[in-house]
Amino acid sequence: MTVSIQTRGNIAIVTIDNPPVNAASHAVRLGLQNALHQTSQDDAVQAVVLHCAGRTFIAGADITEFGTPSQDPSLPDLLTQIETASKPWVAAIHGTALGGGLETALVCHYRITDRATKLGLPEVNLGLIPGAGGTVRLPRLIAPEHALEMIAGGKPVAATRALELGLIDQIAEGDLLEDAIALAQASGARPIPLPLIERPVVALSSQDKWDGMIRKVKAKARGQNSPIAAIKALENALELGAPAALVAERALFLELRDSDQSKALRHIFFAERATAQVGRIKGVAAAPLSHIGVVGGGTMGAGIAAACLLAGYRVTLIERNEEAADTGRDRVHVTLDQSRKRGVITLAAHLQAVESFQVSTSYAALSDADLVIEAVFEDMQVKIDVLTALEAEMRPETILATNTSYLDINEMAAATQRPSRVIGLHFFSPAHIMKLLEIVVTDSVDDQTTATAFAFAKRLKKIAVRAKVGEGFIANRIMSAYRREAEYMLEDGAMPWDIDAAMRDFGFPMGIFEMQDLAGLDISWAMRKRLSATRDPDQRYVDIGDKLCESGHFGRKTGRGYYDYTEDGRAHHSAETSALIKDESQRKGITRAHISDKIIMARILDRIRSEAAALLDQGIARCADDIDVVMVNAFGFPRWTGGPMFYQSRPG
Ligand code: T1G
Repeated sequence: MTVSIQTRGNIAIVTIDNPPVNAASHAVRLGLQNALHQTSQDDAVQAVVLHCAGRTFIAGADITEFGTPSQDPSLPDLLTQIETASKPWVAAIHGTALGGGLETALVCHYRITDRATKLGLPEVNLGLIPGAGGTVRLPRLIAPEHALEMIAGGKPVAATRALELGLIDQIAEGDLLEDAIALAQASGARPIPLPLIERPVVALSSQDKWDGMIRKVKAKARGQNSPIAAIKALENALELGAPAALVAERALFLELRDSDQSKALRHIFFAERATAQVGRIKGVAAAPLSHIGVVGGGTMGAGIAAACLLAGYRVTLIERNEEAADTGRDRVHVTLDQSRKRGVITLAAHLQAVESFQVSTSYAALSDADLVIEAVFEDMQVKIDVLTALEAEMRPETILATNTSYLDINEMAAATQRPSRVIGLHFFSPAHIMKLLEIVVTDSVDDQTTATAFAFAKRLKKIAVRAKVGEGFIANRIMSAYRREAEYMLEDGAMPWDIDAAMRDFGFPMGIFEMQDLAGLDISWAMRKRLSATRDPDQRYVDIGDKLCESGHFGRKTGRGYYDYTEDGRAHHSAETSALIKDESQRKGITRAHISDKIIMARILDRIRSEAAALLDQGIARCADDIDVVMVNAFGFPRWTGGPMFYQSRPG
């Protein structure tokens, strides 16, 4: 049953069982309403414990119901009924109480969690605001400043933080359900707490601090509407009475729910989860992984090793000599230290990771590795030499992965004795932070290797997107295409800062030239030199980037690239770059003309879409949704557009 009731003495235990995340679907809402009626009318029941089966408390409204006709009871109405129940309700919370899940917990009279629980109102990430009273009840329980952080920021808080804030009453020391039952029994002896909706809002600690927070939220929104709506809803909660604020919240929520941005954000939410379907191959189980080898302790290799350690794997990092091994080890330890300082891992997990990490200069240390990832210099022969040398030391079933960002993995696989166990795992730098992982499948890879790669990605909490072998796979190939288009526009009449400004205004975190200066111009310069022999002579070629590099201007790291950089890293328009660009236009016989922001973005978007179409035609990308996921997660294509493919499909 979706919602069932058991009794323990005079305590009713209401259990929701709606896998996978106990979303507040219509069946759940109906079941809860029945449970409310049944427990209210049963004189033997003194109090109610609400908890969920499976891995989590209610993780929100059922997003799949959006866009379908609403069915009573609506969540807001149901929650008001629970809040005014004649008997106390205790929410026993585990996993993640999110969105409508936390809103349900807020109408319960007490809230108890286990230590690992997270609680949040992430609706802004879906282009929404809480729509079942969260913006009105939360600032009546915790300080409005913290309510604003949770609602406009959309990030969950850990149980310990929730207790500090006053969001929950207790963290269970023993079994959550048992402790919740004890709390329910104790509640019977006390007057039922005043519903949040009848309490005053918690006073602001400082109007200046509040105003400052509002300014920060607005600055960070960068074109997304929901954080701005979250501010409005909270201001309503502070200024209007609760009933009027609830009505205003619902109106704002419904307006957002039907908005293009929310449809786009819900699209990308589901698209990011659908990419993993590739790894769910009927009848094929992923191979067990516990010992991961990483060859190469440079930035990428160390980042990959750290990502695997943070996911709880045993890791051996291989370098060619002691000095390089020491450097690689240090890089990994710095990353683990930073992760702990940022609260990504606990001290215990940090110590465990250090225990699970070793460095060696001998491939023999990988003899029992289950998966080995090479992240050595981007040269085909170097990589083939590494893979074939590795083979001599490893079990025949061990999977060999390459982190190459554009070399032909079919060629690498063919050079080994185990082509079916060779796959591409293309991480994005920094590898322990960037969510995207391109899983590049070769013509010879077997299903178990593919399934294992996707299971590995899930354990690393990566968004894994399948790509076939092809220059630049998906992300870098599309980026190279719109980088070229942006370079054409430099010759045609724009300056780097014009193009970057247009991209930022569209919603990118930074423009293509700022990004290249940050990454280092020498990286794409090396690739252009590698490809020069095979470049189509008829294809327009812009020399500006090469000329900057030939003068040693590689971007931020050399103090000059497309921009000039001050000692403290501030970017300035560069007169020399401007002169170089004008000289190039003249040398090419191009009459420069102003290019508007609108045209700049139209040319960039057209280029992205035409490259995406080619990737789909060639089967290198599986579907348009995967391309949206790649572009949003690799290069910050504004998430609230849904990605370039969804954005172009919108009406009007
Ligand atoms: N509704 C429907 N399906 C959902 C869902 C939801 N809210 N959340 C997850 N799923 C599906 C997901 O598509 C996937 O399906 C499976 O569950 C596992 O998800 C009124 C209006 C809870 C942290 O925004 O953040 O409440 O691919 O792969 O990595 O104010 O899911 O297996 O078929 O992500 O362990 C607010 C969204 C909704 C939370 C679990 N709530 N979910 O992460 O598993 S709006 C959210 C998550 C709302 C109220 C408003 C995560 C998770 P499939 P998963 P996970």
